[in-house]
Amino acid sequence: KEFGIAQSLERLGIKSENLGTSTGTRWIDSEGQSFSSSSPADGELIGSVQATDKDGYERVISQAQIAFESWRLVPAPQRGEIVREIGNALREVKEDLGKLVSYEMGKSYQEGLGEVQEMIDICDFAVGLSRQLYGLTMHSERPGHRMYEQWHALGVVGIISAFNFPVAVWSWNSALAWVCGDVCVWKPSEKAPMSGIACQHIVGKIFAKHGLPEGISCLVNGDYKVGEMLSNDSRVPLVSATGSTRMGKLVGEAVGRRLGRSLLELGGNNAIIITPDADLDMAIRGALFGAVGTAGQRCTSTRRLIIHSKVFDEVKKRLALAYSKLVIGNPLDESNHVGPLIDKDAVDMYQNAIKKAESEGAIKVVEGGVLSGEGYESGCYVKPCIYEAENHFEIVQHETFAPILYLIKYEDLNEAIALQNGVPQGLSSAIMTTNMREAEAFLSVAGSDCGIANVNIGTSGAEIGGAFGGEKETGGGRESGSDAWKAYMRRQTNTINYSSELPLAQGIKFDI
Ligand code: UN1
Repeated sequence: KEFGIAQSLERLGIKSENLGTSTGTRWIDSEGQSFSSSSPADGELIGSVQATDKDGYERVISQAQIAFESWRLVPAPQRGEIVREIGNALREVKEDLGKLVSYEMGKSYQEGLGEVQEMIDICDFAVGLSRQLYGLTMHSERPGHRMYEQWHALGVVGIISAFNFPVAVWSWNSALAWVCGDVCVWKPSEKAPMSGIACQHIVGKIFAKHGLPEGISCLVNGDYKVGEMLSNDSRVPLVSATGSTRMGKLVGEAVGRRLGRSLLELGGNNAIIITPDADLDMAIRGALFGAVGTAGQRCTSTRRLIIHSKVFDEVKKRLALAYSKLVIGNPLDESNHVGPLIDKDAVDMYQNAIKKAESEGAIKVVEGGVLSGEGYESGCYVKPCIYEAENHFEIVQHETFAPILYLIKYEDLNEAIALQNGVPQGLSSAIMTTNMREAEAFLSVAGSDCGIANVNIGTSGAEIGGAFGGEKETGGGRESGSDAWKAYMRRQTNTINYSSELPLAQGIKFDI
């Protein structure tokens, strides 16, 4: 293995055979079936992981419940101190972990480092938050009464994450959940389990060093069946799930049946509107990274460009030129721009989407295709492609997790906004314009219907400080910054009577 991968794996505690079930520093032999993880970069086996069986799962959940009893009593700023140490530990392993993410998932090394940086940033955010878990106070309508609300820890939080951000999304959830006093049970994607195991090695030690119980950070592994255990378990009051809309509906339904809480961050079908007043240099750069970065496998990837007819041909030409300069290859080699898709199933989906687009009448602008030959032995490398299409095409309405970009023409801004909103998903959106009226219209209540709406920035690459998530089939959940922490706590309204009377609310008289 090149690029120092073997050394990084060793430093991160990854072996060729790994247990997949852990309560912190303790690893449980749960007798589940092992599954393997191989790199889409070179097709080589990274190692195997033992899946969590029912018994292993039970042991994890009961330990998590025990840990919650004491963790919730640790003052929040002290919990923040632990998260500060986690952030520091991540700083130390940034290169190794970034490399593993790049190797296991296929995103570029720079993006792997960026992902670990998001983890460090959310830890810093959570440390500050640990002194800011504010509730409001209200004025009571009754004399001699005081009313306020407080936020209490919720309990065991289940985290189901996707392959494309195999470590950052977990940290957005867990760093907040921990300062909120919750304990976490994480099921990483079965397509990127080693990244999860590496994180568990990093974090488990820190809780143990402080004499804290096993169970505050837990790991389970396996496919959707392990996810189902979490979704159906009423001992898990919150399940936070990131992934496809299909998966999210299953999780949401199962958690909803038991009236638990789910926090869903699902698919996007993100568009950039390019107006005649756009700075086209910026528009091209934003669209390019949005569409081909992470080989189109971000939930925030740019899938559609909605371009004004006046600039349509120019944008098309300049994009085609930019695409012709893209270098596709091993993501750990920093001279490459685009890495592989996650696996061969993803390659099939990419090919099927192209076939479907063509059968619906899409016009080829930049040709796609699967790459073969030297450097492409894994069979997971594809060429980013561009099609002229119409928004109502079934394939355009659908999120394909691959670098396929659709160009759509518009004549007036209201039409562009309607097209942008005219898909089932509602995650990220952007407008490229230097015209203040256009920008504000796009951001207004009658503008973009997405959870993220940007001006002169592409659709991907959100900062951790804002709430992250979207509307409609994106699931409605918000993770990461702003007040997303509230999802990880339970709100309690408290009314205290310090008078010597007992007046009823709403002026009701009830005297005997
Ligand atoms: C995802 O693809 O699930 O905004 C998360 C971005 C990243 C996070 C993406 N900060 O592109």
